[in-house]
This record gives sequence, structure tokens and C-alpha cells, in this order.
Amino acid sequence: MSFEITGVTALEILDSRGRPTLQTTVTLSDGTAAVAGVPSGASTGTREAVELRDGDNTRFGGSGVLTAVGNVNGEIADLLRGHDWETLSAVDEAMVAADGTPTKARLGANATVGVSMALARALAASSGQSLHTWLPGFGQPPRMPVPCFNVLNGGAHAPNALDFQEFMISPLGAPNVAEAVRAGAEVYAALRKRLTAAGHATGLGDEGGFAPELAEPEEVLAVIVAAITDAGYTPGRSGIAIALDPAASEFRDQDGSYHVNGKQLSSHDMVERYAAMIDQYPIWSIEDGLGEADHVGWQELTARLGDHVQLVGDDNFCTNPAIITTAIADGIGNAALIKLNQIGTVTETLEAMAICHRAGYAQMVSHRSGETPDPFIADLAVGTGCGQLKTGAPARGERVAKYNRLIEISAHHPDLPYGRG
Ligand code: 2PG
Ligand code: MG
Repeated sequence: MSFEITGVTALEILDSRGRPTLQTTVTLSDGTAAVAGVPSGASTGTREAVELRDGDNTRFGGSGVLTAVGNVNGEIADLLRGHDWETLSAVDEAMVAADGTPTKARLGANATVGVSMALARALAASSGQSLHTWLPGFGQPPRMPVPCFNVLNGGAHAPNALDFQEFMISPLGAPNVAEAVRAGAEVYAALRKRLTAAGHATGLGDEGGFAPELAEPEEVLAVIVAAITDAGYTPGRSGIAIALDPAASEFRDQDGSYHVNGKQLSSHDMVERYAAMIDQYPIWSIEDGLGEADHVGWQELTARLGDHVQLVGDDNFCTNPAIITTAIADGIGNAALIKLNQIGTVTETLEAMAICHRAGYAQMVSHRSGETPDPFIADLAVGTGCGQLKTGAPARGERVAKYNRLIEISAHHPDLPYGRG
């Protein structure tokens, strides 16, 4: 069924870090209007689609997005308004073609993704469907994803001495998503108690996890396992397991060595360090365990640990269908992190997920460290049936908006299965 777009507008709003981002609105000729909030990362891959910033140092230290807002209100609106379209993908393709660069550097991926998300939501509403049921599938039936709660923050997301960026807990053994969210919140509370009792400050990092002065990753793993037990849950895949995102590009040198808590490590040392961690702690998933340019290291990591844990490519994959296709052929990782703004349209995001699905690669849908309350990714995770969603701590409004959306969807669709699938 064709549709006509009558309005495409954007505003400069603030994200959860107090930095500017876009809020976009798309209106259809039947009067349906839908709004989207654009996420923004801090530990970004070098091959991500370009987030257009003004560079005008008199506003927000140069990080304003008025140019991207202007592109939505001007060129993109002129391109999209006033004629008939058949599909979301046709609109997304038209924006990509109009941009004309391989990285959306001219119009800005923050502009295109905002329009694409708002249009998807408008088309769903206009057809009387929820976003998660409307999203075009690619063979995976819908399911409720395992939430991956980032309870302890380091790296680029916190001012502490911890090199690893994210320590997440995943209630793999929960009976349903509401119980999984409860488990996440209870362990988070138990962790706060433990950290306080040990004399640590419980200030928060950008994604709502605690940011204590712990520097050794294994020390953090031990305290999280203890908190899982304190809260009355079983550490491990039958209960609550741990997922890591070290974001290793951030602590890898030009010369290719890694620096963890003051120690210099080769790629091989890192792989063996992870192997030892997996032996000792209930880790089920490691994202960006090595740097994005460490191709050979990633191959060793995958060969050594790929049968034991999920190995997720984020900085090295950038939700980019072409890059993921090459990585799969090269035997790198066995899963991809999925972030809409890394590639810049909903259509290309779904294409990246479909490529993973066909190759047997898992997909973990993800927030960014800079977020708005828009829960779009909760619907994306459910509708695509990928089985995994990471969206920060079970605290802070912009993070819990996504977890609460999962609870809401599952209340309306109690028959949807829960878990990784
Ligand atoms: C990541 C993300 C989200 P950022 O590395 O996976 O947690 O962080 O948005 O800063 O890239
Ligand atoms: Mg990451």
C-alpha cells in the first residue's frame, strides 16, 4: 500500500549526557505523526556512519546538531514530501542516494536515522500495528529478548581507572522478561550494597552502572558474582550469567598492544586472559574483546573461544552489511552488535541482522551511551526475534524506558517466548 509523507521536521534536543541530538517527526497524509529520538555513542568505531556535528565552538563546545536539523527540515523534507512511496526501504534508499557518500557524511547519519525511525513508527501506527509487529521480519519469529543490564561501567563511560567498559548481567534462566527485569534490578541493588560495604563510592557511569575505583576486571567479576548470589539467584547460564564489553579498541596502542590495569598485553595474552576468565566466572558473551583493527587477533579469539562463548563484533562491524559480510567470510566473531545510528537507516539495520541470521551469527540489539527515552530498540529486538537487548543499567530513565517497553509488550503478548532462542 503506498503512502504519502506530508511533514518531515527535526529539533535539536539533549541526550542523556547533556549533549545535543535530534528529535525527528514524520507526518503522513492520513494525519498520523510519529516522533523519534536519535542515540549517540562515545566509544565509536572508526567506520561508523558519520554523526554530523556543527563544529561551531560558540555552541555546545562544537557538538551542536543544527546542520543535521537543517538537513532534515530542508533537503530531506523536500526529497520525501509530496509524492507516493511504496515502502520504508524505498525512502531509506532515496536518502542514502541523495546523501551520495559511503558514510552519510553529507546529510549526517543522525539526520537519516531519525527520519527513518520516525517513518517506521508512523507507518506502523498508520496501519494500526505496534512497531514490533509491523517491522519487516527476515525469518526469525518474534520473541522477548534477554535483557543485558550494564551494572558496572568503566572505559570511555566512566571516570574511574577501570579499562573494561561494560560488565553486564543477563538473566538467561528467567521464566519471562518481567522476571528478568526484576532479577536485573534486584542484583543491581545487591551490588550497590556490596560496593558500599566495601567502602566504594556508588556514583554512576554514562549507562547507569556503578563506577567504583576498581581497576582489575577479575575483581569486578568476583563482586558481581557475589551480588548475584546475595540477591538469591544462581550465577551461570541456568540463572544469571555475565556479558562483557571491554571495548578493547579504547585500550589498544598504535603498536598493537593492550593495556589493562597498567599491564601491557599482546592479542594472544588477551585471548588467554579471557580463556582464564571464562573458566573462573560465568561469562557467556564477550563484545569487542579485541580492538577493531586487530583482525588476526580476532581470528585467534574466535578459533580459541568461539565454541564456548558468544563473541560480538561492535566497533569492528559497525552494523554495516558489507563489513559484516566480509567478517563472516574471514571467520571473525559469531555475533554482531546492532545499533541503528552506526549505519544510519532502519532498512540497512534490518539488512545487517538478516545477513547475520543467514550466517548463523547471533544479533544483540543495543542502545548507545548517549540516549533519549525513545524505546525504539525494544520493539526492534522483539520484532526481529534476535533474543538479546543491551540497554544499560536497570536504572535511569532513558535506560529503563526500553526495559519497561519490553514489560509492556510482553503483557500484551504473553505468548511470545522469552530468551535467546
Ligand atoms: C558500546 C556502546 C553501547 P557507545 O560500546 O557497545 O554500550 O557504547 O554508545 O559509547 O559506543
Ligand atoms: Mg560495544
